[in-house]
Amino acid sequence: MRTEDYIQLEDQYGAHNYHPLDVVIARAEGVWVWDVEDKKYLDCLSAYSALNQGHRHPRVIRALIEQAEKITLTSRAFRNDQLPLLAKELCELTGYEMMLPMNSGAEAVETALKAARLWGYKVKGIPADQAEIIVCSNNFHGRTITIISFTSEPLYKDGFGPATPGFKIIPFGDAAALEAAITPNTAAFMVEPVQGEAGVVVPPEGYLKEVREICDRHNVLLIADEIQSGLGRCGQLFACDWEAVKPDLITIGKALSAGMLPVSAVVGKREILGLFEPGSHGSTFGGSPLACAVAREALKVLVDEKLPERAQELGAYFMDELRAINSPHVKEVRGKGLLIGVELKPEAGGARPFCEELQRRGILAKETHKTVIRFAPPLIISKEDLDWALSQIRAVLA
Ligand code: IF1
Repeated sequence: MRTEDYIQLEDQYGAHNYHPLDVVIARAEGVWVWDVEDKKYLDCLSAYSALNQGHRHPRVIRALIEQAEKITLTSRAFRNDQLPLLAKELCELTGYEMMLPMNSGAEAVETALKAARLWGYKVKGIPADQAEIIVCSNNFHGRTITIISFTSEPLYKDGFGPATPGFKIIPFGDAAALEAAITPNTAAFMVEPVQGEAGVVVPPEGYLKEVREICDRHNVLLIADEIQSGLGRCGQLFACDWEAVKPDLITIGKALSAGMLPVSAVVGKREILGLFEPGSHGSTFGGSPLACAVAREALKVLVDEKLPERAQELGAYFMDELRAINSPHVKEVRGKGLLIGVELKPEAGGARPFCEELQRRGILAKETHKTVIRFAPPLIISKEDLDWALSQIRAVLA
C-alpha cells in the first residue's frame, strides 16, 4: 500500500477529528522517522513532547519488553511490584510526598481537579458543591467534557455542552487578575507554566513566583500542568523550576513513558493527595506494572542523559539561530528550552504551507493556532542534526 491508500482508508473509516500532514509514518529511531515510501524525516514535534527521550529509546524498549514478559496488568484491586518503586522514584526526583498514577494527560488533569475540590471541602471548608477553580484563557489541558468546559477555544467546546460548572477564566500572565478573581470558595488556580497549544506563550518573568505568593496568601492551591512543559522539555525538570516555584500539585504525562504508552501522574503534597479514600478515584490501567516499569526507565534516561540540561543548552542555541534568520515572514521567535514557537506575520498566509515545505525538505513540524510553527525535537537531538534542521528552516523562512 502507498501513502494515498492509507490516507483513503483512514478518511473512510476513521472520524475526522484531525487534519494531519499527508505523511504516513511506519518506523522510527531516535530523532528520525520514516514514511511508508521510506522517506526519512527529522521529527520536530516529538508527539507534542511525549518523545523527549527520542523514538524507541533502547533502554526503555528493553524495560518494556522485559516487563511484558513478566506481567502487564494487575488492576489496582491487587498490588504489583512496579508501582511502589515508580511512586518512590517519581517522588524523590520531583521532591513531592505522594503520587497518583493515571494514563492520559487529561486524566491527570481531572485527578488534580478532583484532588483540589476534595481539599477545598475537607480542608479549606468550602461549602458543599461551591468550590471554584481558576484557569487561564487560551489554556490547553485536554479533551474531557469537564476540561473543555473551561477552554476559551470555541472549536474545542462548541456542540459539546452542557458545560461543567465551577471554573473561572482569567487572562494568562496577569497575576493581578488572579488576585481579583479569588473568592472564599476558590480551591485552586491551574496554569501551564508555558502555554503550549496557545502558540508557545511564555508568561512575563516573575509571574509564577507572584502567582505562588498570591495562592499562599489566599489559601488557594497552585496546580501546574506540566504535561507538555515538564520532564525536561523547557530546559529544567519542570518549567516552574525556572522561577524556583513549587506548586502544590503537578500534572505529568507525555514523556513519562518516553512515548511508549499513555502514562500520566499527579505528584503533590500528602495533605492533598492523601485525601483520596479507597474507591473515591481510580483507573483500570493506571499504575499497571507495564506502565510503571516503562516510566521508571524513562525517568532514569531523563536523568542519566541530562535531558533538561541538553534542552536548556540546545534550546538557547536553536532560539538564537532562529532569531538570526533574516525572514520577511517572521513576527516573533519565543520559547523555553526546546519548546519553541515561530510566529509568522498575518500576511505570511498561515503556518501550514511552511510546515508542508519543511515536510518536503525532510522535517516534520506542526502549526499551532494557524500562524505559529512549533519546533520541539526530541531532547536527545545532536547539535549536528539541529544544525541540519536550521539550514532547512532558514531556506524555508528566508
Ligand atoms: C490533542 C495541543 C499540544 C497538554 C497539556 C494536558 C494535555 C495536553 C498542557 C492532555 C495535551 C496535546 C494533545 C493533542 C495535541 C496536544 C497539544 F496542540 F493541542 F495543545 F501538546 F500542544 N495538558 N496536549 O498539552 O493530555 O490527554 O492528550 O494525554 O489533543 O490533539 P492528553
